[in-house]
Amino acid sequence: MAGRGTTLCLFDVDGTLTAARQKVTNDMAEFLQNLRKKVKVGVVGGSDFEKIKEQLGEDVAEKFDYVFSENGLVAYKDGQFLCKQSIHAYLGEDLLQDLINYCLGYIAKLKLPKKRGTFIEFRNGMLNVSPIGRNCTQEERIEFFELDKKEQFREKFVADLRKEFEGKGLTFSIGGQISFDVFPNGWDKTYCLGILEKEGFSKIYFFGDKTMPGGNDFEIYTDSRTIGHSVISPEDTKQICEELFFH
Ligand code: M1P
Repeated sequence: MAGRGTTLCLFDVDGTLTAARQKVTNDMAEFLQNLRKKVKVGVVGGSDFEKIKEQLGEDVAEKFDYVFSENGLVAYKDGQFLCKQSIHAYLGEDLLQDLINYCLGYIAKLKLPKKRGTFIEFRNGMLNVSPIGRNCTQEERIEFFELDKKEQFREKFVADLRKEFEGKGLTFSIGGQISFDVFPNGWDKTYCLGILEKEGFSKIYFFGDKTMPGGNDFEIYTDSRTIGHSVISPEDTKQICEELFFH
């Protein structure tokens, strides 16, 4: 039987605990606190800490045993800040600027039905690049997401970047609806497993929806240090957890 001290359940956020970039439901929030009586519970999201707080609550760091934002590049444990990584320090200004300039140039040439603002969000451990711009409304977000499924704007952008920056040690990862993340190789969600190594868990379960190759849950889902579960919605996540931990 799983024990609270020895077992950790790690959850992706968007599409796993909440709808994409939406707030957690009361039902799911309550469920997670009940689960926390049985095992330790953490979240690992591609988003930055501010966005995770918008979705899971201002007190997210207290409500979860671990919060790994930006894939764990900014980490919290037991309500306390633990550590963070800097993409700027790691890549250096030259490469970073080449990357930013190239992305802005690519976006400038791209004709879309709509373009808004904040095409590149500079985070601690990653760049988040959005062809439509992060300032779009929820309706514009869905419109872009649906069109992108047909036109593959992001797939093509990422393929082009992989060619242009080949050998530079960069990963391009599509995790959400309107953007993709760029970070050094290895700074995907498995990054948080390195932090967890010293914590001595005998079992780490991972639940995520983007578990296919190229999705931002793929590496941690297939990592030998986790027991991976692929989910299709928050309801599915809850059902799988109920079967695993409450029966
Ligand atoms: O958590 C998945 C992704 O969520 C957001 O993506 P989007 O705004 O495109 O739906 C971003 O915060 C992204 O960094 C993150 O990987």
